Amino acid sequence: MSLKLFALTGRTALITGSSRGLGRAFAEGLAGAGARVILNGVDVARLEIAANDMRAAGHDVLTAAFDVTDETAIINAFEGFDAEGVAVDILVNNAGIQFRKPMLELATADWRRVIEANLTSAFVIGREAARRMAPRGRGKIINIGSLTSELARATVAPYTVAKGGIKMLTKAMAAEWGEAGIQANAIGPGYMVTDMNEALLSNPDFDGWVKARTPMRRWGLPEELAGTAIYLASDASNYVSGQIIYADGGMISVL
Ligand code: GCO
Repeated sequence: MSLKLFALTGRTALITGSSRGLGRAFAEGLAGAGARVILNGVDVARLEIAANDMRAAGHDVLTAAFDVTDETAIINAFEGFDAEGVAVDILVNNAGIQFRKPMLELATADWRRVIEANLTSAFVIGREAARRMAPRGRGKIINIGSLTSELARATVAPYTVAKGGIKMLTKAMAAEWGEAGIQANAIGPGYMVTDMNEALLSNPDFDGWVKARTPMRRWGLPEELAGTAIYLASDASNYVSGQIIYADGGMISVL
């Protein structure tokens, strides 16, 4: 019955940065709802291990190794999908990096590196995906934002700027591609237990701050984002576009 609205059977989802962390959890979640998933990363060995793990669990998994900051590699990957008859129905722009340094000490090259990896990548990959979704009249793009899409924190300026940009890129995609039948939305995770956050998790002061600041009094687990991703990837959200949904234990709603 209504659960069919959430089924992803027959759909193919490309999730960038999905050999581990949040991307892996998004891939597992979408595959669990029936999608064929394309895992992406730069480390081919790690990608194959993740793909084989998921295949052993019965999922339909392809891999596409490319660097999300390399436009030529991105275009080659999409041309490869075209050649193999693989149509990307769902794109999760998840890949990203963090670089923590006070702005007074931040080199311009590091600023650019973070913006390229977290924001420009989502534009380029989104454009390549949408160019192919538009003629089919259907597509779902899910960009991964952050609490820093709304709020700044000292030492992560370029990440904050990129994630604020992700929120507005999502609206720009919704504005331009809605008439082609594409919905673009974003997920804004709170503080999650991932490798990227290892330095924060192991810092007692930071850990205490996250727990005090989050109404649910704990960090989030990557798999707790899967439901929001399935919703935004599925027919259940067919008239939802341009939104950013915070899955953050309530953090962004309180002082
Ligand atoms: C940081 C973290 C971020 C946060 C995220 C919360 O350094 O601030 O690495 O990625 O986890 O911004 O939404």
